[in-house]
Amino acid sequence: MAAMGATSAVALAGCLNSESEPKQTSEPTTKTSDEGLDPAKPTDVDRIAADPTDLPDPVDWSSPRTHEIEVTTTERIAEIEPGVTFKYMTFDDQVPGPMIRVRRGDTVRLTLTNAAESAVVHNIDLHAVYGPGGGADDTMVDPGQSATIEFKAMYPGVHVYHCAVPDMDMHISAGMFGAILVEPEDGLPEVDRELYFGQNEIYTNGAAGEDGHHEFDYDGMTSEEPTYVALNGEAYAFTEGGYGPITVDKGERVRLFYANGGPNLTSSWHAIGNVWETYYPNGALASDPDHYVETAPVVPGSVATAVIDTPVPGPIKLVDHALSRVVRKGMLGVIQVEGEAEPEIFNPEP
Ligand SMILES: [Cu+2]
Repeated sequence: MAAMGATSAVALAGCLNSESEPKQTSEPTTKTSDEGLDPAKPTDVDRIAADPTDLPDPVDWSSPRTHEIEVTTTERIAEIEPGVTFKYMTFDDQVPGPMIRVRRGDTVRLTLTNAAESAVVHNIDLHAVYGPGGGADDTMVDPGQSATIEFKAMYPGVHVYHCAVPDMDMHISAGMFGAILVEPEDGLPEVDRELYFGQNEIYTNGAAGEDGHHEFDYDGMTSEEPTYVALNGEAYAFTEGGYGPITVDKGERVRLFYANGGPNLTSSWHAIGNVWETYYPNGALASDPDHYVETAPVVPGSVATAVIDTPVPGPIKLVDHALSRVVRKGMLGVIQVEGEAEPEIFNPEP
């Protein structure tokens, strides 16, 4: 088994335990392919992981308006981790798909285009929509075709959208999910920074870290045994081994939107070295939030919202606290807090 990616992942995950050196003696617990994988394929895009800092600005308008939004469904070969290729399905070539952000009472005129080179039909079901299939029934588009729907964002909250063709579990696993944020009329409390992430499972015919081209595995999906549990569609994307941590400044209040596409697994969402200071279960922004939540379930087909404080420098590790997904399957991202030490709050050498 070629395991360059998995080895580096295990080494990095070893840092979860700050008191001991990473151990690399554990046996792989994931399945290995008996006949070997095809070689890795040329990629269509350099990167499938959405930039967590790329989301629309907060609502700054106070009366209803209409938004013209265009989204394109694509099928793209990209890397899950270095040396591991996979055919993704996406909204706008990224996982999660672009965040849509409106105000309660706004109207959205959404045009979904299926790229001409796609092999199969796609559509979009937005959980912010009152209407058949959340829009899916009327956005079913063949390759090269477009469809437009218009809906009023009647209720606030942050909601998942996803492809909902009959093979929807496969399409979501391959990357077809994102978030639509409907801000309450009075907006959201001000914060210093916002970040947007998505978790999903990828089921393939290979083992995590096995070099080559991974084909989709329906048996693995049916038994809910993923090869990867990905953050923004990739393994360990926001770590030193990937694109690097997301950096924030010490003292910033940071709001996180966390979409769980699934299709099947609930995330036990946790920030190592921090706490969800404010937490909106299920992205229910009209409800009173919880406070100081250590670990929270984010069910498939929902978007959690949390606010964190960053009083000390150092890494905050975003994980699913079902930790085998972290150590062996890719579900880890780092927010690096930069600034001067705060020994009164945390002193590593008292
Ligand atoms: Cu689809």
